[in-house]
Amino acid sequence: MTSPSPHPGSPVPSRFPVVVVGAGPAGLTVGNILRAAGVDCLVLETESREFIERRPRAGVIEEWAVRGLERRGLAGRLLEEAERQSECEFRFDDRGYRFGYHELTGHHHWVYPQPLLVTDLVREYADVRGGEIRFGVRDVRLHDLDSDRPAVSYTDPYSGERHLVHCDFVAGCDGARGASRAALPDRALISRHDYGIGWLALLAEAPPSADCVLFGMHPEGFAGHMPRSPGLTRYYLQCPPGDDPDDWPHDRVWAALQQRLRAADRPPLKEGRLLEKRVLDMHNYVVEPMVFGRLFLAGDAAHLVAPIAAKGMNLALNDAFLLGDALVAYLAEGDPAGLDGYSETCLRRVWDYEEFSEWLSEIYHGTSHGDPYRAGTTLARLRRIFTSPAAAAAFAQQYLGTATAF
Ligand code: RFL
Repeated sequence: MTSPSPHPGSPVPSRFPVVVVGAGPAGLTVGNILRAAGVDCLVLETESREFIERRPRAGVIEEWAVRGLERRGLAGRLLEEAERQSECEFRFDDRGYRFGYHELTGHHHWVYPQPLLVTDLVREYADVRGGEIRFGVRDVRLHDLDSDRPAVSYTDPYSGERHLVHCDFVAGCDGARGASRAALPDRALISRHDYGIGWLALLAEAPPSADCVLFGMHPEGFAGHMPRSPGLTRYYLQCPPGDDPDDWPHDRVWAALQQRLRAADRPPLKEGRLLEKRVLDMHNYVVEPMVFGRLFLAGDAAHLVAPIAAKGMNLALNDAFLLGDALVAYLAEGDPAGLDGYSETCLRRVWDYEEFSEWLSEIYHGTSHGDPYRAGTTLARLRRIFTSPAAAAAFAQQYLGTATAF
């Protein structure tokens, strides 16, 4: 699990203005923004560099987030290599219905696998901007967050020694199961929503079967198709929560995908080897506020949104832009406004995306509950997107996150 850090054995200074816990999209973006402004920081990551550069996850980035990365000099390879998508397709009643969101919003979805983005962000942070980062650290703990001298301690994977690093701020970017969430005080309000369904998340070594995302609404359950690269496609299959992935052998998976994504006017799916197969128990949560003393949460550490609308990494990037800019404004110019408004500003987009995910979940899953009333309202909701220009524009705006204010 661990591997040599870029500077194994080299001493780590015992004080940094900012310690960033977690080297995912959120933590690495914060680190890059700080380094670009000449602010020193230390990023601590429990996994190895090789591991985080390969971990498959998200793939769809909204255009405003791509532009945010571009403005901060972090989108070089993405802009060259990512595919831009303008449409998605709903499949139901044995037909495919195209929905052109670019026409309605002027924005694209960019398909760029999360491991590529993480690889770019690590390289820029550690190799180009000279940021300090330690991989494979153990037993990370946060201290004195309510004081103006917080600290983070961890065990070095090489020496086995404990290090204590003092700082002015801790950026808690270590995801859903990290040390930041474990350090939350009792006053943290954690709201949770369980969808009561599971998704079998699959990564197939198979070319995409369409040039866009497909959503299959079928009485047997939802199925999704998300192109990732010319040879790689992510698929989802609705299943009971807690289902065992081993109960989904290759043939059963492809039979279910072919059935649920079938449309008489479209060719069958292109099949391939399944590289990843895991069951997600679909749930969301939001931590409020996102700031506790000197701990500023960002990304999945602060809020989880099930991958229904492909929103999680986009929210993580939004937090990271706001937090990075706010820390620079405070540390370099003494301006506290960004930090003061950080939690409230982030949470407005967070709650908007949480609500949209719930709304979209009913479209995906409403026809498969065996409840004819729910199936009827779900189909009415779907038809409305294709018959009402106002409903179509509202859907496109939420799907692409293009509202001018949240
Ligand atoms: P991450 O990516 O989880 O990174 C957190 C990092 O912290 C490390 N860590 C620790 N480090 C130090 N000390 C500790 N105690 C630590 N504990 C953990 C972890 O090893 C890790 O490197 O959080 P971040 O940066 O907030 O980013 C969030 C996104 O990763 C997440 O929201 C997305 O992957 C969600 N998501 C999607 N989001 C999108 O916007 N578009 C998509 O298309 C999309 N597809 C997906 C997804 C999530 C999925 N899964 C796995 C639930 C598809 C899937 C299947």
